[in-house]
Amino acid sequence: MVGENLLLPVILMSVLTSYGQQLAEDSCTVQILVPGLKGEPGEKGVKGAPGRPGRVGPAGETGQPGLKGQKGIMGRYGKVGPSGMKGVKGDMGDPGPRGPNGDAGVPCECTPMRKLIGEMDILVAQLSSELKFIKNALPSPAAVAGIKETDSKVYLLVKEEKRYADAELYCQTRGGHLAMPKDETANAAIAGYITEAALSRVYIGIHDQQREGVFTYADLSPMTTFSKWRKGEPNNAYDDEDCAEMVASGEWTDVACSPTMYFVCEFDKDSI
Ligand SMILES: [Ca+2]
Ligand SMILES: [Ca+2]
Repeated sequence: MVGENLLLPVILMSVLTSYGQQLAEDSCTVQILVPGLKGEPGEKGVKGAPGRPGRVGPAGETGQPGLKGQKGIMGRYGKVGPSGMKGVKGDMGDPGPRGPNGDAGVPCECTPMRKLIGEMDILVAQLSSELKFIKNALPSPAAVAGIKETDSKVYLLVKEEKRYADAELYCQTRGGHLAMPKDETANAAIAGYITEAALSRVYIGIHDQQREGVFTYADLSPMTTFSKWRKGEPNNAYDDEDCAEMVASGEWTDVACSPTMYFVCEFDKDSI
């Protein structure tokens, strides 16, 4: 068919051309032109090159499940896991068989030790007896320690010569004050202490350093009903007597604060 389609125009062109030439050569001659007979078919053409790949087609339907495969061979062993919790203690096992007898012992060398222990027992018994005697013979444990006491106070005679301020500081450092006799009982206890120690005078905690002529105790508490001034005291002699001492009789005298002398400290039993 292709060959025919191409041939037809060629034939027409040839006819028209020859027709034109005929008109020019012989305008008077009339000729009727008709197509020639169809030619023989041409030889079969050579096979063409392969066409381009077509478009990707739609996804196919899901296939039917296959048959179950056979069991595979056993895999390798895994890693060792963490240690487990400690188990409950098991029951006690049966006693084992008796062991062989030990070697013969060495003869004891205890005689000197026994003698020493016996001597120590005797010594402890003697000390206990002596302590019991001391406890019964003395009025109180305070007396054993060398101090005086009343129902509520403990007094300590300090045989170190100090000025009034330093003496008060000494007592305060130990939790007390210079002795502050506020009744006859306390005053008598302190006086007895001075007499027994064969002393003539000690500082006690009474002064008028805050305001001349107005005596207070060392802790600045006011003097109330009780006082034990010696006759003619306090006299603020030389306009320089703002502290106080107690003499062996238990009486008080106002004195200068700068001289050094022994003193008596006072402590509350509750705070000891
Ligand atoms: Ca004075
Ligand atoms: Ca005086």
